[in-house]
Amino acid sequence: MRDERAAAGRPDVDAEFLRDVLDGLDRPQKALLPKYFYDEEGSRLFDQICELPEYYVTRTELAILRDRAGELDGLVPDGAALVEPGAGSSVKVRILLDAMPSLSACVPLDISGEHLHASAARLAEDYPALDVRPVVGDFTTGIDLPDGLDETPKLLFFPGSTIGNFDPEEAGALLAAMRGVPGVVGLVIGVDLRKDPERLVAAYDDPQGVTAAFNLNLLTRMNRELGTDFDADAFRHEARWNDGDSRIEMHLVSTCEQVVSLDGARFDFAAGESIHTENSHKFSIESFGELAASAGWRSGRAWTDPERLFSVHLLTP
Ligand code: AVI
Repeated sequence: MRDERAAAGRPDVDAEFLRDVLDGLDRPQKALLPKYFYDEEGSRLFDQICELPEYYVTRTELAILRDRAGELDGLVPDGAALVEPGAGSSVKVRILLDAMPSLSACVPLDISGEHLHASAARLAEDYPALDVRPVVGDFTTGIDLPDGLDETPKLLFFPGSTIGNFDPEEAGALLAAMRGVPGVVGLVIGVDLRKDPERLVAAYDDPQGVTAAFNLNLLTRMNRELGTDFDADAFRHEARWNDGDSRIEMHLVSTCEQVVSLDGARFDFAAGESIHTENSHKFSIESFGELAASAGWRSGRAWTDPERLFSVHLLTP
């Protein structure tokens, strides 16, 4: 009940964010949800991560899409809509739009309204024949579509290996929710592959410190939006490979013993204790195929790059 009381007293506070943070900091392994990375500054830092030499994910996926998107033309009915949950800057979607000129609409969905509207406006300007219908929302709690598209066939696009940021059970539920979108004809999804852990850790702990700034920004965001009193200088970023769960974990590690308060609640940190802020699961083509099948999808094509760093899958219902 404490979250609702607190939110009631402070109408500017996002009650869900507050509840999630109170729950997460109260756990034996303190944890926060990675969706909260993406305020305006977090979205800007994420765009910077995508440009880093160590972060092979974006450029490898872009190369696969550029090579292979032409194969999608003809697989999707004319007049279909392209729906992109978690659209961010909508850069990759342009490759699909260019490859499938018969698409009639594009629906970017994102939690960060300002970022979304700016990139949707750019898309509408560059693709004047396309009906661009941005939706601000959290696709992890449901995929809301704009009115009037119920009957339109839909190709879903979920690039970036964002699916890897969910635990296997949540990922299965999200894939099942996508499978349940009315009129869905396919899903093009980017999936990062298992590889040398050293390479993975470097991708999530770059020497320029951009990923560290992205992780630490969560503390600044909580201070600003929820009134926590985190000292961001007393935490450091850490990326760990967890082989058993096949995932990179990001943590914010307390560099000293300290107490953080949030609306009357106090959270003790021992020196070295961490807040687990993100998982990024890595798959094989087969393990992802099994996950997709458990959610009712059939595997179609799976494309990779020559180094087999990343994969893009076309799934059909
Ligand atoms: C958005 N997501 C797929 C990124 C990833 O690779 O897991 C988020 C990220 N975290 C640190 N660097 C990038």
